[in-house]
Amino acid sequence: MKKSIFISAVIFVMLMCGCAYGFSDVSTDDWFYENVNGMTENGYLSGYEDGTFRPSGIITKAELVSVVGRVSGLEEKKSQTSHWAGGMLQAALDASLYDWDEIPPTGETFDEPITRQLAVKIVMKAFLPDEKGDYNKVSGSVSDFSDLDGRYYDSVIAAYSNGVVYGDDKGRLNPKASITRAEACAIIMRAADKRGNLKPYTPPEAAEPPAPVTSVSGGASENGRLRVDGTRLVNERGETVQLKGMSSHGLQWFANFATEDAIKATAAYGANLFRCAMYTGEGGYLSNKAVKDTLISAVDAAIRQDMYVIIDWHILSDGDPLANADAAAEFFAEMSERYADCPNVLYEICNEPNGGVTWDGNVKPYAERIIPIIRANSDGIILVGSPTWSQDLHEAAKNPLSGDNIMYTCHFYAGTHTDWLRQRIADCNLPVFVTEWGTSAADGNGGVFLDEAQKWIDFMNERGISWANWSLCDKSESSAALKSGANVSDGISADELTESGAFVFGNF
Ligand code: IDC
Repeated sequence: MKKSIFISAVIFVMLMCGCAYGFSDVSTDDWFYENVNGMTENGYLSGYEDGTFRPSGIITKAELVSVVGRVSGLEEKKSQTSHWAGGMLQAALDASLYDWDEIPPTGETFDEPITRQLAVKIVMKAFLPDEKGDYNKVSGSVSDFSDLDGRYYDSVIAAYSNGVVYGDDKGRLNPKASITRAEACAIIMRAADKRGNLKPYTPPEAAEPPAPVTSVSGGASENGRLRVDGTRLVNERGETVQLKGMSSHGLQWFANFATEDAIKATAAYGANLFRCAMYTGEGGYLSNKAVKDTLISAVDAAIRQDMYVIIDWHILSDGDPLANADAAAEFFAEMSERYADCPNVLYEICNEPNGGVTWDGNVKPYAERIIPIIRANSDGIILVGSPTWSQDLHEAAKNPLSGDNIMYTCHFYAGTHTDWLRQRIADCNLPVFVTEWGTSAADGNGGVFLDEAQKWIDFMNERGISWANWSLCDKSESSAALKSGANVSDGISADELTESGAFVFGNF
């Protein structure tokens, strides 16, 4: 594997920025200056790439626990999720810094803002677990003490009595409101100073992409590097390959079904493909860079299972791929460098262009910008969408891209898209890859439409067209493959599959 200088487990951003003096939005007059400085000097927390610290930004559960874990010297544990902070959250849960119900280890609430009362509890349990305080004094001076949930009394009282928390100018704690980055720095540093014995934190060296440890039928160790030959996807011996597997749902929502366990359980049914749907909008990557770490863990997990794996830049509400082309360029430069020599990885550069964009005016120019960036590192398969949610193959066919190993995606939902779209595939004379399809209607729900889905399966099998089904999750929508509450840690049992899941898994 090519040596890549990827830094994983990045908390707020990638730069391990040396000190607060550098932040354009933190000045020596700010009340939190010392705390932010102490935090960043020791490498516990970093600023953003644009040189800001964003002191009034809101802290999530994952972020707070990660920083507390770093400062207090917790060692990451094996997590049941592939969330970037899963290891530290598991360690904190094991150390009883909080209870299971406050932050369930499933990952679903990791990226929600943390409440002030829970933040105070975690900080006190981590640094000053034996400190007590004066109930009468604190309950009398904190004007909104009655808003606190009873389980936080002890920690909050101890925090006030030990100078860890002061409350605002009206004596309020606002226990159920969110906490800012500056405030979190302040309470963590005050508690840590009081305990003493601070050790600087060095982030773990990013692991290299892994090698397969198991082999699946039709996987990468059997087929090797993929190429496009005419309209076909072929293996390193020039034989047609049909990849079949599941797409994740949005990684920002369902990281718990993009774990090693979930992917392995899918491979056990014969899938040789996994698609990692990294939404860009809808609370995805553009507003939450940590989703990239979830994606990397999922890609690595799929590689360990010997599967092929699609890195999907999942544009949806942001319908014009050109709108965030700078971010895409940076992302694909990093991904193609990390996975440069890895035969497993395919790059899907724009899930579904939509909203009045055209092939000639938007999608093709975007592809022409992103493809050379990937090609600088990798000859892997590049999958390109088309307008109208990746259905306008006929437009792409009039003015195709030049270059090798490029395929065009076609997305269908059996309740919405029928013969006419199959005809379009048959007519376009392009190499087509169905990177997303569902047994439901196009909204991900309704049906399921298994008769029509069977027509599609037959059509794709006849032509050797590869596919990924939407989606591997337990959301209550008919396209989801898993029943609500499915537990993938011990494999996926037949009775955990929905009607759609049973149909799709039966077709791997
Ligand atoms: C849907 C999900 C649904 C979610 C919605 C908006 O199934 O739970 O609320 O997105 O984020 C697509 C998209 C895919 C859609 C899917 C079903 O690529 O993101 O997922 N679909 O509507 N294209 C056609 C259908």
